[in-house]
Amino acid sequence: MSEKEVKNLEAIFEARIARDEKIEPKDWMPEKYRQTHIRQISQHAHSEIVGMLPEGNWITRAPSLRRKAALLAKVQDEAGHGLYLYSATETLGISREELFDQLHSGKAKYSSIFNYPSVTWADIGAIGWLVDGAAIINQVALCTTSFGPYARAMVRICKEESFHQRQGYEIMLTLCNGTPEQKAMAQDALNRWWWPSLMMFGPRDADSPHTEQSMKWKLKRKTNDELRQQFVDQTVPQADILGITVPDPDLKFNPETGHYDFGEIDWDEFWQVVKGHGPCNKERMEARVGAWERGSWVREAAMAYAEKQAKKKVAKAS
Ligand code: FAQ
Repeated sequence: MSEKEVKNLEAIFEARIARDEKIEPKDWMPEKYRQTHIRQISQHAHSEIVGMLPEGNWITRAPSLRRKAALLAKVQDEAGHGLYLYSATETLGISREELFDQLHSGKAKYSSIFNYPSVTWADIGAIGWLVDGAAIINQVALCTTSFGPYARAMVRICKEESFHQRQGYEIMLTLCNGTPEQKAMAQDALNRWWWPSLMMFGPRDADSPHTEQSMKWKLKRKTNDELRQQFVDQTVPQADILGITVPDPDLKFNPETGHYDFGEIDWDEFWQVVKGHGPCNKERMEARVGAWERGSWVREAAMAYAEKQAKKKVAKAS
């Protein structure tokens, strides 16, 4: 293709983005747009899959049948979200095997939040309330993202995340209305999950290499800092209802801006976790790689069955 033809296609593409039209897999798109989407959507998929681990840890120890059923359903939903998102990524011309390989080799990232341990039952409440709460804020913005398959996956995922957030908040509410020990457990979980939840939104806009271009392409509809502020503004009043304290001495409502001012995030901790040195990075990767290896016989059996069926079809047709 000549340079002139590429320029022409780029102009058509930019005009479609400006008109808020969805870009579909078979449409022409700049290579960088394609690569950026593969990066973000696959990291999102990996996050959903690795994100099953901290909660999966509590399925066998949930305190009642009702809690167990809800947690089991939630964790299954995360698996489903991962699968939609892997499928959306595959429409961009990368195979599922390559995507898994990137995760298992440590080349691809997944959300920092899932490298923290879930040590008490209250952590399951805090994950639903804070982690799913943060995920929804990020994902509602992505429902209008420019790439069609990602936007459509987000609509369904957000509906399910909303149930997840409520089940977490209800656990917190029950603990906070329980014994002093239960309330202390809820406070302890908030203390440990608050700052990592703020980190989920990514680095400050000033330190985010991808935000500017992703906003131009309407992949991102809001910046990391905007979404983080929205999360703080929405979540602090919920902590007040629970009667527990957000672990930030600098947190204060600012009547002039109409937002909460909050303290500085420990960015060293964030980058340490992103680079693989968080409390559970090693454990999480071992769990994923182990599951992949243990599941090889299932993949092989499915392939053998598919080949047998295909041969039968050919034999029937001839
Ligand atoms: N953790 O320039 P930016 C969930 C990386 S799903 C690890 O700001 P971008 C559901 C970033 O990849 C949670 N790495 O990048 C659930 C980039 O590295 P790269 C996941 C992070 O992409 C709930 C570099 O830093 N959600 O929770 C993180 O424009 C409960 C520079 O950053 C999504 O993935 C981080 N927190 O913005 C499941 C949502 N932040 O690739 C189970 C979709 C940044 O250059 C239980 N993703 N990095 O090597 C997004 O919205 C964006 O990708 C951001 C990052 C906002 C995460």
